[in-house]
Amino acid sequence: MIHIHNFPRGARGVRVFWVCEEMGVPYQTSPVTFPPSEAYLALNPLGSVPFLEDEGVAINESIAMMLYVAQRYGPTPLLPASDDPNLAAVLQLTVFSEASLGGEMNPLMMAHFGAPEADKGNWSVRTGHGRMERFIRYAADKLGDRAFLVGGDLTLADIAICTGLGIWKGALNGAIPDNLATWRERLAERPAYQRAQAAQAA
Ligand SMILES: N[C@@H](CCC(=O)N[C@@H](CS)C(=O)NCC(=O)O)C(=O)O
Repeated sequence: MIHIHNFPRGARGVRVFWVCEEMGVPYQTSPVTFPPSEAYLALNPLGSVPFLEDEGVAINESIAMMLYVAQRYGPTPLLPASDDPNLAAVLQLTVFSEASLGGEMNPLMMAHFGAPEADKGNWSVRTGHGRMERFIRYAADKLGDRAFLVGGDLTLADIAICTGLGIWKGALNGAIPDNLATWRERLAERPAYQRAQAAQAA
């Protein structure tokens, strides 16, 4: 069975739980401490979360986990088929959620929680916030007034960006445009999302 290690409140792990819940794929979870134990480092040398194991498979990138679960246990409407015109947009926005949004947020979180007071608003931090604003505007424009980011149904892109924005709001108190905020509220009503949130705390 899929086994996902995560911080008790790790938003990137919720991405993967949520995909499993939408697809009805069973999984088990284990909490990871910070700093990580030697036993955890032996499994995942990066010491990061989330971390997925599944019958000899080991993955420590959350987007790779989402793509793996969708392909290994699919097909699923969360990931359009290779001949579907929506595939490219789903892949673009799913990868964007971590390569751009998540990658920019990690140094901002480190500065916010760990930097000396004089460095908390330094040039890199100010530049990072400017880039985040551009990234979030891009996501808001992609959504427009539609119910989902791509096509007419939930995809990996919605799950990846919704959880990424959870880090932005929850850890960095960042602002979220109205259309994205309303979309997040609607996604949070999904039973699969609620089960994923509950699994996070388990
Ligand atoms: N790109 C990675 C980022 C993983 C990441 O930075 N995770 C954070 C928590 S959400 C973490 O483990 N931070 C502690 C560390 O890297 O030591 C992914 O998407 O899984």
